[in-house]
Amino acid sequence: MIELESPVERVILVGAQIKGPNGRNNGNGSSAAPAPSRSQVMGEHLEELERLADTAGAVVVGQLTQQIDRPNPATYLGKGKIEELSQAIVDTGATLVIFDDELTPAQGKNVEDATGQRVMDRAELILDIFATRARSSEARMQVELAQLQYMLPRLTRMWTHLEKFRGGIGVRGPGETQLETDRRLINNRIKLLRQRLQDVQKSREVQRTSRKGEFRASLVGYTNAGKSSVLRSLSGSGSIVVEDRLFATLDPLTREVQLADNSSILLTDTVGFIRKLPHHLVASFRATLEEVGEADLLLHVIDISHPAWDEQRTVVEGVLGEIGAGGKPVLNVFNKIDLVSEGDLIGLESSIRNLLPDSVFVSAAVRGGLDPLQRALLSAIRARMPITEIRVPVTAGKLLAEVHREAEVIDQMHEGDELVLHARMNASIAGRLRKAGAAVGPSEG
Ligand SMILES: Nc1nc2c(ncn2[C@@H]2O[C@H](COP(=O)(O)OP(=O)(O)OP(=O)(O)O)[C@@H](O)[C@H]2O)c(=O)[nH]1
Ligand SMILES: [Mg+2]
Repeated sequence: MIELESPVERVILVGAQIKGPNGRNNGNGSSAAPAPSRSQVMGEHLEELERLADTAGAVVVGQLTQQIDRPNPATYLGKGKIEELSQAIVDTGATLVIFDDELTPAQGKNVEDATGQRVMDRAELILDIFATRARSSEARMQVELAQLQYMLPRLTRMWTHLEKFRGGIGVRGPGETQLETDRRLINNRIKLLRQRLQDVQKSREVQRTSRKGEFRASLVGYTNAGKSSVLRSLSGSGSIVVEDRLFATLDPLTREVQLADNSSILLTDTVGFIRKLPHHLVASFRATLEEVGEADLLLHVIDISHPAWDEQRTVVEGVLGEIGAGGKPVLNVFNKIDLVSEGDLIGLESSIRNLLPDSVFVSAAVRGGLDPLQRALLSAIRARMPITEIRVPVTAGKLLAEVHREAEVIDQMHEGDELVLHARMNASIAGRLRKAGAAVGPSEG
């Protein structure tokens, strides 16, 4: 039998933190949690990198950390550390080195040359995970586009990998011509993918306009915070994937959620964010994330049981800014309160409410645990879509049908030859109905 499965990679993780008063753990200033020490931060970052490596199917056999003033332009780490890394590779039989920070193409190549093993950075690892998890054709195209863009400046190094695989006498490097050909092919492919993604986007825009008039909210947040769990629980849709792993969700998914009081909203689940998200990936997922930009309200789901929840919150806010959704109304949904002790929760709640008044504290895992979120959603709808009174002649069937289609009718009754309805609707629909001949006015009720 021939073993076809690829061997499990044995990985050494490298974290090098930049020294200085704030290091790279530089938040946006507003913090509701006590600032963690620098070594705590580095430990937490490497723990996350280990989860990422695990998700990608690798086994971590060692870790190396260093505090540096600034990255060495040639090898990122200093000379001594590189030697230490080479030794660790020999000692552990590692086949791959993963840096927590982004390496320039030259740094990657130089470290590979010095250590004799393949080197990746966090960005490449995340791209790899996305590539293996993407299911829909759109997500696949987006990931491929990001991968190609990442690869383009690193082609020389990629070719060295191939060469090492083939090995043997007489196998020479591809030479400049081959590299040029590859570059051209990749650029063509990038152009094609962009074109196709644009087409997909257009057809989605059509779908979207047909849903106008309904209140729309988007779940955003750090990966594994519980976004899909919230959607699953609120919509009662058991088919939604919930997993204790990073990046369980890549494609946006929208479900109708019924709230009390006859109202409903459209709730969209989106891809999770993570610190140091490769910017190519953010750029190519921008189309998918447009759902976020179109939402009336963002539900920022935060895992309050995670030691680094405050940093995660800052990361998410940063990415939201990057995709142009920074100014959207946000409700902070602090999730997983069932995992925090009651005593801790009381203190946390009050300090968080001081800083972020628009916050609810919930658990998607406990029956009734999302009630505070439901209530907050109801009042958000009420604020944006007040109850309005509409008067329509009983004979105006077409107009009546429109009222029922566009607005959320709460009650209706006859008054002479008029029908009086009470309904929730936003201002633009009220205007449309008025134009069509209905008498629309504020409701006393
Ligand atoms: N104890 C507890 N676990 C929760 C809660 N909410 C979610 N989880 C668990 O947290 C893990 C991640 O939940 P998901 O809903 O998949 O998280 P997500 O934000 O959609 O994650 P990605 O799609 O990977 O970005 C799962 O194992 C859930 O069962 C909660 O309120 N309490
Ligand atoms: Mg999910």
